[in-house]
Amino acid sequence: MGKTAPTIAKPVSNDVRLRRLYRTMLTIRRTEEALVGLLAEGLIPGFIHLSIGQEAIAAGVMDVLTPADTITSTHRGHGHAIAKGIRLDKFFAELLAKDAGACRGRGGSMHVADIAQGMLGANGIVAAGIPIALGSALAHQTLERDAVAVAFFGDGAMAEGLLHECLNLAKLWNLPVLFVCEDNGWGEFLPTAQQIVFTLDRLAAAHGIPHVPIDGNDVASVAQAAGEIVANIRSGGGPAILDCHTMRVGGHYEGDPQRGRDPGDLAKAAARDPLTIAAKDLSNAAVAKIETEVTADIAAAIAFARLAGEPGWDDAVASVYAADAA
Ligand SMILES: Cc1ncc(C[n+]2csc(CCOP(=O)(O)OP(=O)(O)O)c2C)c(N)n1
Ligand SMILES: [Mg+2]
Repeated sequence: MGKTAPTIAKPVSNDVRLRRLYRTMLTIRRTEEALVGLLAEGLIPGFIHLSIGQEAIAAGVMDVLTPADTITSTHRGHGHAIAKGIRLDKFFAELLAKDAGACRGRGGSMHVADIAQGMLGANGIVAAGIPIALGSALAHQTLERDAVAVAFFGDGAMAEGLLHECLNLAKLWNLPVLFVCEDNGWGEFLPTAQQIVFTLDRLAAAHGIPHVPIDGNDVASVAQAAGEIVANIRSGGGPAILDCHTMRVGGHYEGDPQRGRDPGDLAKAAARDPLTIAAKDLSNAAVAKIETEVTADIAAAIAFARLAGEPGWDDAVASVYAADAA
């Protein structure tokens, strides 16, 4: 494939790296907390699905990617977009359906994309981002780009044939693609253990694809494992699966009352907060500085989005219908 030595995205000391990872996670957390308020104000059309408690996966994986690498996401995709580098003002404007949004307000929460950053899209259809990542990986390989594609998916996507088909083709064609499962134990309102009869390690083995299980709430571990796996994929090693065990803190969607969820399960999730875990290895001063900076960045982005204009009617219609030839 004409690949050279693996590109290490951002080599720095562990402390600098952990601060960067913490900042990314905190940006995702504070952004989603702000979205809750904006939704309650009636400013966000449709549903939002929050990734609170799962931020370490987006932050850790994206930390080892380059701008040329591509990703696809899920309905729970805010964190992936942010960690891949979408501008916050364009992100909030998109969520508020404004013309200045990353997709000119047409995509919203479940379809936010930023192609220039290699973020090929969140996706409201379970598992539908996976074949898009596969196609992107095929393009990387065909055009001999030094790039990998990453498909994020939830454990609920294991029930979808698309995942099985993509694992097959990825291995058959030795594509530079990383499959990242965000296993939070839930698919909508039912534990996935009550929905799926097999496990991801066995599915991986059936396809001859390496499967790496990891604590998805420990950002340093995620970044370390992702770094090693992505380096191997970059050097032509073929597809791999990173299986991140995590916990969904909130409901399936914002506003879901979570009936039927054991309160003990929620307490367990709170005790495994990825921000708390990472903060243990940072100084209080470093944490406070990051908090101040992130808060200011988000406030500025929200102020921009509130003031941004709505898409014009004619322009919106022109994006849907062809011009009348008559
Ligand atoms: C093809 C398809 N089937 C069903 C749905 C309805 N649906 C939305 S989210 C979801 C569960 C997703 O679970 P998982 O993939 O584990 O992601 P999580 O919500 O846990 O992050 C389902 C079944 C859908 N959006 N698309
Ligand atoms: Mg799930």
